[in-house]
Order: sequence, then structure tokens, then C-alpha cells
Amino acid sequence: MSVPTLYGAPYSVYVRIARLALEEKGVAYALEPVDIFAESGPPADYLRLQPFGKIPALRHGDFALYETDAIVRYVEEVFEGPPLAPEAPRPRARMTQVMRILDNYGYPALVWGVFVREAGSHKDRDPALLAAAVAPARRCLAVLEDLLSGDFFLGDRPSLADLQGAPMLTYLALAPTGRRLLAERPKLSAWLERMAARPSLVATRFPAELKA
Ligand SMILES: N[C@@H](CCC(=O)N[C@@H](CS)C(=O)NCC(=O)O)C(=O)O
Repeated sequence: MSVPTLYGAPYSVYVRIARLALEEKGVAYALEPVDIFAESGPPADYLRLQPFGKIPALRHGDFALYETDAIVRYVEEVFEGPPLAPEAPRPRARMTQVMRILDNYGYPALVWGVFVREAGSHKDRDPALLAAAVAPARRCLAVLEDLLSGDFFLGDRPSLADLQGAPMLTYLALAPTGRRLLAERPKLSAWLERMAARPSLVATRFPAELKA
């Protein structure tokens, strides 16, 4: 089948999650840049692919898809390569639970609440919003540490849950407050170090990581 094209930008958490799934499966893909923050808004032809103007979106042959969860599960099912999702109902449900915790509580608190407000672009920095994010971020890290069941969320091999979490916690660790909060969680910090060393993470580093 044809090489998939992923539309997005290398600074995006959700684009990186999709890239990590492709990288971990060993799938060759093209990354097509999309500037969703252009002054005139997302390009019109991109809005036909993703009507909400968010990144990423995927095109594979004549099949187009958006929503990162749909993309990573499609990648998992369509391509050969190491499995990234367990078959059994309980670990599969646990994986989904971790992924949704990360979307619903992790992304707002860890990325927007801490990283963007403390270490993001100067116009987005905001000490009051940062202070308000500390308690939810701390709770989220405690829950995630509790859910780690070995070297990875589901034991001894990475799953989609680990790929969902690594980009979010990588941004968190780029902010001083994030590093302090992570230092309270040694198991989770060791997990992040393990994830950061994986070739998939190395190949998809955020521009902000390369600058740090
Ligand atoms: N539910 C979407 C969320 C994707 C998302 O929020 N992407 C961010 C970048 S990490 C984005 O496009 N933000 C632009 C905006 O909110 O205008 C998905 O899972 O793909």
C-alpha cells in the first residue's frame, strides 16, 4: 500500500503521538507541514481534511482520517510491526483509560497549565494560570505513577498509552515547575527517561527540546 502522509507540525503533542505510532511500527511516512496558526487561519484545503482546524490528519491512499486516537489505532491495525495494543480486554481497557486520562486531565494541566504558562511563548506565559495548574498537574502525575505497571504502563513493552503520555510529559519537563513536580515521582521520571531514549522519541523531538 502507499506511504501514508501525516499532516501537522513538529511542535504539536498530538502530531508527535501519531508519529510515534508510525515510528514504533517501523512505517515509512511523509510529514506534510500545516500552519494552523497562520494569520489567515488554517489553509482551506487542510480544513477539508480536518474541519476543526486541528492537527494531525492522515491520508493513506484514498483513505483520510483525523482524530489522533483514530489515527494511532488505524496505524496499529493496518501495519506490520511490533504490537502497540494488547488483545485482552483488561489491559486494553487500562490502556484506553491511561490515554483518556492524558487527554482529559494531562494535556490541559501538564502542557497548557504548566509548560505553556511558564515556558511557552512570552505572550502565553501567565503566573496565575501556572499556579492554578499545579494541583491538577500534581494529581495527574500521582495517578499516572500509580498506573505504571512495570517499565511501561502495561508492563514490559510500550503501548499506545506510553506513546500518548511521552510527548505531554516531555513538554512538562521543559518547565522548571514541571521538573519540580516530576521530581516528586521517581517511577514516572524513570519511565520518561526510558521513553526519551527510544529511537522513535529521538526521531521526533520537539523544536523546543532541541533548543533547551
Ligand atoms: N482531538 C484532536 C486534538 C488535536 C489537537 O488539539 N491538536 C492541537 C495541536 S497539539 C491543535 O491542533 N491545536 C490548534 C488549535 O487548538 O487551534 C486529536 O486528537 O487529534
